[in-house]
Amino acid sequence: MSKLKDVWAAGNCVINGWLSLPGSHLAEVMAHQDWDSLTIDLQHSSIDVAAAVPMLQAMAATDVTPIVRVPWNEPSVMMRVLDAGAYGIICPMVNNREDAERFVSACRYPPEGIRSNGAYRGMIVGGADYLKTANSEIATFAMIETREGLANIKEIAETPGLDALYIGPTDLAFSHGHPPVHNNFDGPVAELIAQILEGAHAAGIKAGVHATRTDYAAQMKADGFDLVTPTSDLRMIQAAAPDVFAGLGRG
Ligand code: 3PY
Ligand code: MG
Repeated sequence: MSKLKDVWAAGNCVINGWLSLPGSHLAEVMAHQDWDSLTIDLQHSSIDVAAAVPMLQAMAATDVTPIVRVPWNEPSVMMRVLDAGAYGIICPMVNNREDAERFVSACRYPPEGIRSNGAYRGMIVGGADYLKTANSEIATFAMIETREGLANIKEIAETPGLDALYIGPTDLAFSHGHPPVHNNFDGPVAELIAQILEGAHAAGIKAGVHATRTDYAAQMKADGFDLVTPTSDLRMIQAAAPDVFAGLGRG
């Protein structure tokens, strides 16, 4: 079983890292930290499928579960990163049942879905039984991050083969007319986030949430989320740099 699914099977919360920057060396350094899973972001970064492959290779030296957030609900990109060895897909902007079915179907081999055969790296990292285990091992996360997605949460969450909902708090806030900020400890966006957590669990699936602060991620973990993303490679660099300059008398 993947580390991510092991953590879930034990009833615990997955600590997911986020890779916004390209490069196999960076992915290797991140993979050697204590993350349960690491997500390569192809939506809001300069990383494309070709750049993601050496990152997946670097991560394969550890037991971290490799996830990819794809740029959009586009089956060909999902199939390419799965073939390259991703064990989870986060799909942005899933707004209704049709979106959810299109997404999940791209990630599942027949008869459950329409994924095409050709896992050139999946077969290497997954081993001889990859084709038999892929459908149950690969985790599918539908992002709920719009007013429409929240309105259709029940139909989305009950989509067969969907493992989890993943919250994009800034787009969710945007689409409800609020400032697009992360780490909503309280206020109207916090209430929307609580509704999504409840909607996932009511359907018997997992819930994950994006954050940029450890204290907020810890609060979400305590509130019952099954996966939290507390920070990213980019934000860790940005967060650490000011102390360096302050220590040298600047700022
Ligand atoms: C959002 O906040 O909308 C996200 O997609 C987080 O990456
Ligand atoms: Mg988003």
